[in-house]
Amino acid sequence: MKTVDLRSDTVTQPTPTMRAAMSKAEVGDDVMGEDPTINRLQQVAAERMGKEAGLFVPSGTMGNLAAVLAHCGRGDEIILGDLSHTFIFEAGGVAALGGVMPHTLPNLADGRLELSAIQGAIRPDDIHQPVTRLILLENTHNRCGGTVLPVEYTRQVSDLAKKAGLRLHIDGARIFNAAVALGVPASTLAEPADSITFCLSKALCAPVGSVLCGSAEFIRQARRIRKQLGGGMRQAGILAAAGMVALEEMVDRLAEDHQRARVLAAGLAQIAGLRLDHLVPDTNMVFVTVKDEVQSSSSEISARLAAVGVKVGLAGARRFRMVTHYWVDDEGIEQTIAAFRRAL
Ligand code: TLP
Repeated sequence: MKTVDLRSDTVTQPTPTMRAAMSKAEVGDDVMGEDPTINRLQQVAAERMGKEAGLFVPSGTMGNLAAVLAHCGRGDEIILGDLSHTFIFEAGGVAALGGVMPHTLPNLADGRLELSAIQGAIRPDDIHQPVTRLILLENTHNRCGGTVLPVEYTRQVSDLAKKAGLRLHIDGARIFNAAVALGVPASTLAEPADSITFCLSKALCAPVGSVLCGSAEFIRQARRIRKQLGGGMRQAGILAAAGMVALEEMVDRLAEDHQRARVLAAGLAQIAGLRLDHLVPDTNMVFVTVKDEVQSSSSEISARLAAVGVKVGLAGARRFRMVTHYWVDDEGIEQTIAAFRRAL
């Protein structure tokens, strides 16, 4: 029996081309700035994002944290969504390590924050109140269903930020999924922001790593913060080599993952006990809720799915998340739909 692992695109194994590139990678001490493969990756990543410079970091979490710490001082406030990854899934790092106050606003179903709500959340110049410093958007938006933030929306938030003297950071863990879905270069989505983190180790299949991009001065600061966080790596060009393959070979094919997510959603929509968040997913995520009329618990259902080789993620009391990726083929999608039909 074949296993179909849809828990996340983080489970992706490196491709054979990546393993070959890793074994041949030229490396050096990156804390000394001497790893040629990392230097090349950072340069290419910055170009792809339309920014001056890039910084290779071990994870998306560290990329976002280093960005927030570089933009904000202790007691400063950051405006972000209540369903954002940084707020929910990054272990409170911005507060614990930066003394930065999260000011959450409700995420709309498509991952946006209402512009008027952002405007209303900006603090006046008043010694009683924290200083608003940063707005953080997430594109694609994970918890909202892998939804894509439109270019125009990001520009509007950027204009609002500029007028108020704020910075804008994008958690673009899956920015290439957004770019492919919209048919625009990733730099178009990153352009309105001061900084962006994107991940190599999700749907792009690299084993480890993300890149934080921004101005040369911002990245200089972020490099020191990365060191403080213990993220200064040495001969990590062996990882960056896989990252180069990710950027060169794995971006355009993301359209296949999006197509499979649509087929999966359409199949699951036919099953009476399930309700889909989005009938047509924007990118590579499918969220389904098991209706109240179904007696079985989520853990019973996931156990039944696992028994036939289908692994799904739990995203709420009766809500499942499935993420398509390079290692899930058409057969895997059929297997998953059939497994759900039997499990309910
Ligand atoms: N997301 C993971 C889990 O942490 C939930 C997943 O399986 O989706 N931003 C976004 C939008 C993310 O989805 C993730 C990872 C991160 C940042 C953090 O990246 P890593 O895991 O590299 O720290």
